[in-house]
Amino acid sequence: MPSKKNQAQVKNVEFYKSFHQSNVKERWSKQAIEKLFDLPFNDLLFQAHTIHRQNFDANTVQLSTLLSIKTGGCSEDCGYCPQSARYSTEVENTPILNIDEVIKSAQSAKAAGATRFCMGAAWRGPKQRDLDLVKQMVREVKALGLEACATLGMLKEGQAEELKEAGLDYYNHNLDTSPEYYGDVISTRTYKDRLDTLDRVRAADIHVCCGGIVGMGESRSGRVGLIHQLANMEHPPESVPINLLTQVEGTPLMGTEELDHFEFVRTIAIARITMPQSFVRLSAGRESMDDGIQSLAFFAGANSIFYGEELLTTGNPNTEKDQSLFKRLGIKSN
Ligand code: SAM
Ligand code: DTB
Ligand code: SF4
Repeated sequence: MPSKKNQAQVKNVEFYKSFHQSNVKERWSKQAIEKLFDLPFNDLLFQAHTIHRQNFDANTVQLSTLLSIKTGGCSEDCGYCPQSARYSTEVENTPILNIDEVIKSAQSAKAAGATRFCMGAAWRGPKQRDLDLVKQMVREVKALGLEACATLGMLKEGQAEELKEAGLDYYNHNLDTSPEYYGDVISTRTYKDRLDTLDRVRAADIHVCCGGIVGMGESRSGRVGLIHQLANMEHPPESVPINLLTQVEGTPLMGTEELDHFEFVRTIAIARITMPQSFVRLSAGRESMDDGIQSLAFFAGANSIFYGEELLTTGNPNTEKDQSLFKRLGIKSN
């Protein structure tokens, strides 16, 4: 794919360097994270599973259901995303859902056993009119007794407070990859833009859901760099989604060399070790994984999934299949 290395890329890396020189007491050095990646697989999984048991019930997995409340037509150029208006994919630009559609979908998610309902919108960030509608949706989701999560893009000053006031429990905003690789994937927003939104979410006392995508053609150092960012946040995210790239026809990352699934499980294990108290979510990509790989991911410390037949625009295992796997593994859900 054509490189998007440009001014923005240089800015990402410079910002990252100055940030680390000035500010951070590192909990996890890059070298320590690299060493974890280098461990024999069984040693790594043993360590991760031990830490998992010390912090969580190892047989319980949290279920979050996603709904795309505004699909397609997005102005951004994220190279993985079928919803960008810049790429020719099968996803169409559709208007924001009405409140009844959202309530219906949240009711079904609850009936199927989900405890959190996550609403995603293909925006660079919400306009005030959009935010008012989303706040209404959040109130309805909360009234059903579900936790509410939203992922709406970048937030401006004051917007996180408004969402908090409506009852939002979690805001999802991913760093996606390392600062060094970031500019190869996205040019329309910087790494710092993302960190600024995360700061706003944290300051508004909303739980942070922040992770990334692996299998985007990054080298192992890209995965090390992502974990390094997440694990050294002043307050690590409460929820860490680890997505395996779902390749979609028409996006620039279509045709990227597939990541070995064991390397994906390693990334989950290292998220668990470096962020022992966070929920680690086995996120996009489950449709391409067999039951054995998913079971290894649970053993390695994944304790949350996206549950329901669709992610935002792509497929996910159906609920019967997930329930059957849980039954075979003796996993309870909440
Ligand atoms: N538009 C908002 C934003 O980007 O901030 C929110 C929705 S966006 C689709 C949420 C996240 O989904 C992205 O940050 C990315 O990590 C993930 N994602 C999108 N497309 C993906 C794909 N093809 N495979 C894996 N993860 C993907
Ligand atoms: C996250 O980390 N993964 C989810 C959620 N947060 C919003 C999205 C995955 C999207 C996969 C591609 C699609 O379905 O469009
Ligand atoms: Fe837009 Fe979000 Fe997709 Fe990027 S990931 S193109 S911001 S919908």
